[in-house]
Amino acid sequence: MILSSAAGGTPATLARTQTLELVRVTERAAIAAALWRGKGDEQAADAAAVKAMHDELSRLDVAGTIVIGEGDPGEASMLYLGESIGSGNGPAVDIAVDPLEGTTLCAKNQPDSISVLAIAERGGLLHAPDIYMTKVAIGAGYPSGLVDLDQSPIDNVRALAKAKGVPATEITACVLDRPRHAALIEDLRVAGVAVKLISDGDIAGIIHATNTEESGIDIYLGSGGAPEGVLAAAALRCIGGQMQGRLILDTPEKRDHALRIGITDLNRKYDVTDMASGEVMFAATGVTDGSLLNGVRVRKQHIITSTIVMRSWSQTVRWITTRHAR
Ligand code: VTB
Repeated sequence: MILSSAAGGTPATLARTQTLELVRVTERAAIAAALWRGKGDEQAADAAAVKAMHDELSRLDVAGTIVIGEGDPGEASMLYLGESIGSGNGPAVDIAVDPLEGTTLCAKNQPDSISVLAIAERGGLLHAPDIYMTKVAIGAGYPSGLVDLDQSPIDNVRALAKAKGVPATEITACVLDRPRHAALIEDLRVAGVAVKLISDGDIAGIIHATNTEESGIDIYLGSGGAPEGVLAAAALRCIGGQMQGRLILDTPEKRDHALRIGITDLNRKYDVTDMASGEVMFAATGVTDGSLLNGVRVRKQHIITSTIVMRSWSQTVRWITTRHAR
């Protein structure tokens, strides 16, 4: 029985058949967004993905609550925080969505925009506010705590290099290309570390850090969206790897908001299971061609999608290519 170690012997609450249902949701959102690739209209691309994901999620046999979504009820009409969604016939779940991760990438038809969804048993996903989070992530197979946000990024790189038995100059770090990361990038380069800069899409960046052989990326460093951090943690629950995140609460407003939504330790370091616990499923479909997934292919008679879907219970990872009739 190959499921034993990851399953921990407990039966699954989320039906395994739901794996394919999740694929339908991200596929539909990706196709809707793909019609806006390269049109320079981020909002239209995002709105199309949101509507499509909302429609398909409404049919999912779960009693779902959106915990990572498009914003507060006043800010978004669909997929807002706290929205109940699903047919109601099925398990109580938390749902985290990013219908179009990388709206700019989609609008510019650049690589790596994806449609993303994670579900977990009720209470399983951190209700992260839409602020920045400092992140560090590496792959599986290292002693726990090898990298830590209380160490400097360079010390994390050195610890990883030592564990790998290579010099720091053989480490590749993935970092979002942002002015706020100028000092980090400079420090990494001074230490001889190769820096892979990405313009958006740190969920994919973190997943790549866990799949070094394929991606060439050893570590993810820097700050990005906290919601994206939770989605990445959901993926890591299924594929393994270490990650830590810490909310950047740099204004009184953000601290007040965090306290209001029940975050008491404002300096807390969240590891993977603090952000995504219990049984978790994660799905992502490519919108534009990328290093993680192919984008949507629109043909005369068919549309082809490419999706990755994973379950924490069995640690299965499936790559699903689907041909949709037009
Ligand atoms: C990242 C990235 C996203 O936001 O989380 C980033 O993964 C963080 O915010 O694709 P800034 O763009 O302000 O740095 C995105 O780029 C867009 O949601």
